[in-house]
Amino acid sequence: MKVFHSSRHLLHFPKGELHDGEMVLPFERPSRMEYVLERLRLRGFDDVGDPSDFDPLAVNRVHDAGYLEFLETAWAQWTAAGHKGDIIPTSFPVRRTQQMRAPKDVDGKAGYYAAAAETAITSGTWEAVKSSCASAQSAQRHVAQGARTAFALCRPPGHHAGIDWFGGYCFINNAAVAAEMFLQDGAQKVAVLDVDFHHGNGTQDIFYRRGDVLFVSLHGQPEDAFPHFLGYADETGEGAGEGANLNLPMPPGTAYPSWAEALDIGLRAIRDFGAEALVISLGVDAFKDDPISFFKLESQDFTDCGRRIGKLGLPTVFCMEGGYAIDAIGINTVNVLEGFEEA
Ligand code: SP5
Ligand code: ZN
Repeated sequence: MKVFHSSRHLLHFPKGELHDGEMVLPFERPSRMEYVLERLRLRGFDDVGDPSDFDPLAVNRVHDAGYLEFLETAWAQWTAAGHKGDIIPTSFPVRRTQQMRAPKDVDGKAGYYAAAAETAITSGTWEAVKSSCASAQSAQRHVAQGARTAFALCRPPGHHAGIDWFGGYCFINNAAVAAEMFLQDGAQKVAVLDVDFHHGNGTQDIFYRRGDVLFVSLHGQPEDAFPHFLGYADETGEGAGEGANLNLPMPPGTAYPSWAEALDIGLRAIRDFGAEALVISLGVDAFKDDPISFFKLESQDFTDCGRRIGKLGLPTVFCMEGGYAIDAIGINTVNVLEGFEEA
């Protein structure tokens, strides 16, 4: 299996994350990648290469133009304004008001485009974000050209990035971009399966009113878990997208037997939908020791998960998302890939 990864992710390393009222070392930190790369090497995945250049085309189709411009220019504006620290949003457009507008001021813009305040923007964030997306794009191209699968080792992750918002450590929705590219290549129907512990609210946002992409997410129920405000089972899509959004929320303490049942429901929906290609938002934070999550998956469960996904027999792009139990992130991630290859 070919792996795409760029060391340019190192350019994104916020100094802190606002967590439980304190600034802590970000859970989503650069060293996560080292553990995955080391495990890939150990298990014989030695075809690891840099992606081709970032291609804005499909990105412009899934994200808002003003939002992308903000990501690209925010750091320059922030430093020009004389601000010293990382960009951390502090004021937000709230619900149930008139339509609100993006201001000129960069502090205001950061809040306007933010879904959460734990995610900071730093000097190298935009470069890292483009390199992360480029890996997803190269993986998609590899599969579109006939490979059964490819793994995009993306950092920063993407599935919390909506049409015009960042947060949850995400800026560009890599999985959505890959799905969009399959459609551009001629697929009529594509599925995105999100197995990250957190609901893929950004991916849901992007495809909610579209019938050409089925979005399926297994996650900690929004009553108890980030991203808090979306991810309920009755969110089934709108308009042309009605029926093309499947949320499978689960309560604290969920272990593999019930999680796997939900997975099978999701896989059946993907088969029934008639997807011609599959994108996996591959977070491994459903792991029992994850510091910010509440499921109870064991490392070997990830192998079984990969096997079940592989049995679908679809051309499949894996995009790395979350996973914060750092010493196990490599094992759990590569287990999914090995299970997939076995099937
Ligand atoms: C890609 C991804 O996995 N993003 C996750 C972002 C989560 N950010 C906020 C987490 C808040 C966690 N609060 C749980 C406290 C447990 N003590
Ligand atoms: Zn997650």
